[in-house]
Amino acid sequence: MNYALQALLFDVDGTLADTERNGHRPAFNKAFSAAGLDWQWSAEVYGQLLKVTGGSERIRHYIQKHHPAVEVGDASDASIAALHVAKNRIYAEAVAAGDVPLRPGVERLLREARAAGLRLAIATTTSTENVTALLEHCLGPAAPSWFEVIAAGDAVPAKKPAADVYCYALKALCLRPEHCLALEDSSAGLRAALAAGLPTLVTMSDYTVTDDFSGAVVVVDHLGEPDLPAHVLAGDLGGAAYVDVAVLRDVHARHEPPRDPTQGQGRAPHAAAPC
Ligand code: XBP
Ligand code: MG
Repeated sequence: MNYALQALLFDVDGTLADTERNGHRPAFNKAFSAAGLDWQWSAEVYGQLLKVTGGSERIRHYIQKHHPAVEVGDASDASIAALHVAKNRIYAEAVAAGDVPLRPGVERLLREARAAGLRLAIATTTSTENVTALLEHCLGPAAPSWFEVIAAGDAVPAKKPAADVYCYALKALCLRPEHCLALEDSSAGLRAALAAGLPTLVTMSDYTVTDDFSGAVVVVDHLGEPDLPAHVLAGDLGGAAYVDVAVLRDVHARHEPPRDPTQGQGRAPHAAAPC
């Protein structure tokens, strides 16, 4: 069977940009202050809170764990939603101010992929609004249209590490996972992509260096540039110094696709049932 690479599915937070460090964490803290709360998430605390995907879910988890005595009304869905809305407004201002640049190699790879005819998609836990703001600011007003589908966390029942958002994107693309490659930065994101049957390259971020990336086809510290080599933590780039389309095609071709269970061999260890 021909498993030629046809599409790239990008995570956003941590993968396209260091949004957690430069955008979300400061925005959560400013939203707490603006609401008169003395909650402040240090970089260390935030690293632990990132195990909970989704901003509202993260606030709820924090209240339950660190402020269990908070009055029920103050921890209501409406109060958490209001804090989350305020956080995202502040996040959008940070993006517009240029505080959240793309990571090395991201713009180059996106432009190369488009020129090479690869199809592009987004599969993220955050909202469509946050993704659009980042793409428009960093790549120009037309950039959201580069992606055939922007699959966002609020469009699916379960956020990463559930496979839902990747399944949603694959369905919109009408592609089998074997024809795609996911790019992720976190263990939760990797598990979501693998659960959807997607071979996955990890470009780890500040907050995910200690994550478990078993099952990734390649792990790099960033995508790299001609003058900024990527460091390979697992797998290999075939000797290349940075990730480009030729490297992705090669990595994808060398990846062992999941075996057809009807052939009696079972599936590859990290390939769950496709969507
Ligand atoms: C990203 C997240 C998000 C962001 C904040 O995970 O977990 O919650 O931290 O976004 P991933 P919202 O990169 O795996 O998609 O506040 O909009 O949820
Ligand atoms: Mg991420």
